[in-house]
Amino acid sequence: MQGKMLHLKTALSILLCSACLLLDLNQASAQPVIQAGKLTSFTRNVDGVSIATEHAHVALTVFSPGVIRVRMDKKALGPDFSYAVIGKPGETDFQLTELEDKLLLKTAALQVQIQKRPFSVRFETPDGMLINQDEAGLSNAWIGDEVSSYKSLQEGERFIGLGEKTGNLDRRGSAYTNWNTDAFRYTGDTDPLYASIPFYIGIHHGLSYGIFFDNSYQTDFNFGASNRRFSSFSAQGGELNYYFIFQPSVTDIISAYTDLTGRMPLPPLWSLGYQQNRWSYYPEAEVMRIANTLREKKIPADGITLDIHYMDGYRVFSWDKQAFPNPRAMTDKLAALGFKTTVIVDPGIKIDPGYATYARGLQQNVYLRYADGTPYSGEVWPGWVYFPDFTRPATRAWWQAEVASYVKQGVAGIWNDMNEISTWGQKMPNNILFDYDGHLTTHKQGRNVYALEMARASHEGMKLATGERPFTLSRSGYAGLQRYAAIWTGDNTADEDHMLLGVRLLNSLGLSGMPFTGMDIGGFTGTPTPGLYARWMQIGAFTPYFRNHAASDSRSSEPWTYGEGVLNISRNYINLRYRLMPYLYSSFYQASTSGLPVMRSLAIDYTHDEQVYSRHYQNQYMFGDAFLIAPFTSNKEFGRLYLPQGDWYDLYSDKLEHGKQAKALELQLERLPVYVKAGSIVPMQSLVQSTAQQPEDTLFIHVYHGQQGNSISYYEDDGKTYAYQNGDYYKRQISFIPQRKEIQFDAVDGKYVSKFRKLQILLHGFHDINNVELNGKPLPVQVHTVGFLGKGYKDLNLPAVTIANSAEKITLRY
Ligand code: NBV
Repeated sequence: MQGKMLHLKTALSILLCSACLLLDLNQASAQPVIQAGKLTSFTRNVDGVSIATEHAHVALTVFSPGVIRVRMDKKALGPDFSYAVIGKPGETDFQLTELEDKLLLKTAALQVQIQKRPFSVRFETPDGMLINQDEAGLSNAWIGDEVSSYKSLQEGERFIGLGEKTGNLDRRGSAYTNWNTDAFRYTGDTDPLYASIPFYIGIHHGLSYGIFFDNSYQTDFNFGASNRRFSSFSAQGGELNYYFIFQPSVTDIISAYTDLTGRMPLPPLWSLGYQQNRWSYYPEAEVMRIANTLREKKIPADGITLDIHYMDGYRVFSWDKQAFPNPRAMTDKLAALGFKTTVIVDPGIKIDPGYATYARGLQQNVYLRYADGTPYSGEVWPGWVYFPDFTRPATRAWWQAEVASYVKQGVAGIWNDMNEISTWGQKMPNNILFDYDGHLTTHKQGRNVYALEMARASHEGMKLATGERPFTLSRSGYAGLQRYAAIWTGDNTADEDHMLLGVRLLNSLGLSGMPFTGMDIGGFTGTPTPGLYARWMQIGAFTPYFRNHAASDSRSSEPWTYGEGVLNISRNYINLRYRLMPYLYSSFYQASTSGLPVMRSLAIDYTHDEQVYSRHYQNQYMFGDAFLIAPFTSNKEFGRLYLPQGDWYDLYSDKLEHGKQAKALELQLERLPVYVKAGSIVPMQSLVQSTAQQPEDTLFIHVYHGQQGNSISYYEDDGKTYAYQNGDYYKRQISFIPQRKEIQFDAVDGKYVSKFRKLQILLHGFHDINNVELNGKPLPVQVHTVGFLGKGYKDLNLPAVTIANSAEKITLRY
């Protein structure tokens, strides 16, 4: 009897408890917005803390003293998988202390206050300054499957980055969506564009932090747009999964972000040269005419690109036999002229049983499918197509093998287009399945990483087939794309504002871990005025990926098609770029090791100077460590320039200007305003017509006098193989030390033998130089005449010394 009573009691209490639970859950689900609620328990683990709250499961992981990952879901946290993140948590010391109302997680760089009732996080500096916190009352919340984190908007807070986004440098007051889109003819406020990089940097009260929201569903960011209370990030599904990065500078934040998502591997040297594009150059005779004309007109160039007309009926990996009867013979002829060939590839595979690539794909089951197993067909260039599921390892292997066929034809670069996925501007159905590397999902989560994985397959295919460094270009992508490809900003328009918008897009991509970026110089659609074309070419010479491109229905847009004046301007700046190749290559090397972009918004080095965010100056940028570029539209006679802190030399006249001041400039079309930061060291070479040509044997080192010392890493290697990874490189630190009146070359590091046997050191702003000593011995100073532009422009007479490029330490005293 007693036993029965006990059973009854237990049954009753189970029933009651389930009723409570049901009530609770019902209450929770009845709420339109669900928050994490109170912290109920926590466990410290090796690299962080796991937390349960009333409605959520949370994990905080300490990646490094300044990088904390926050994961949160309504259900238990799922498998940990990311296409973007390759960094792993390091072994970092941290303390976790429980207080009455909170947990305190402390590292050497940060303290995180984890409030218990309700759960919320607050990031502070070790001495208690607020960096970022969940907005009280809103915190982290779900509306159905949509998850959001709301952060209190700080006084004066600015937001920069977020990848390929239109709008202003400072994104405060704006909202953005990440959903990879073929944004044909986008305008200055179109959003979203082609690529998604859910990473931004917040700046306030002299501090800066980064947030990388690693979620490939559609994500939305609100930086105080039509709201005065919060900045927020949301995703249409999946976990709240973000990395909070706190570092002393924006440079360090980018470096920490690229520790997580990887860095650009060194690209082949030829891809830094000028690339001539057109939709499309065909047949072969036309390709050769372009190549020959570039050489005849002495316009240095390294690349010719074949757009979709090289294919047979838009079948990727095939060739139009009439237009290109012998592709290998053509690419060989191009190579003999110093040109590398890049071809476009589109993901849509024509449904055509007679087409071998299609058939192999079908046989290997590579295509995106619906849940019932039938492949998804969409419409694009070739008509009805299937799309390879690049989120499936077997599909990537199939694509790698297909890509190898290009190598046999002498192709050096792969240009991945239409990979958002573009289906003639139509929406793709959401019920398409994506393998997601074994974590089967739908279009909703797969879309934004599709291009990343396509670029990866192309990159790896070329790498496997050649054993050399591939050049891959992609239109779309996700965080981490820098590991596989350069990106260009798609179908822009030939107008003045678009040119400046392009500059901001590239600057923003640079802030977001992508150093190898470009835009269609001259504009893709429409016809630029001769002035606009010339100005765009000048700016293009100071962008990382320098290609001229035009749509099929626009007029020819090669540099010689706008008259002699425009040709001269274009040639002058292309020449300058080629002479700057040692500087550029060293800057790319720097980007590959630190993540710091080649094209840098002024917000990177001058983060807390409010002028750099002004609408007047927000387009200005640094190109590498030394050059400040001030891009103005071509139709202006006067412009306003802002020179940040420090001293600056006008590139063309060497006139010294003091920084932290605005200046009115008289503009001339022939010259793009460029300033050199005092203290800079700029290595240059003689003019070549392509990077395949050996420069003369003198490396010119331009040193710009300044109050502050400076040091660069000069870098060379063979420009094409991976031998540099085994020590086959030439690296040396070059320093300008004004306090000691010295210019110093450290002993060479690495086994590679430099192209240059002599060094000529050219001194800018070093007044009254009579004596220079080389390693203690007097050296004659000569006057060298140098011009940065072609004939007819003012030349500079500079004191200079020429010495042997010995591998030992060299000290020059002046
Ligand atoms: O392949 C043709 C074009 C290409 O030239 C362009 O650069 C891409 O962005 N492509 C888009 C497809 C046609 C767009 C109208």
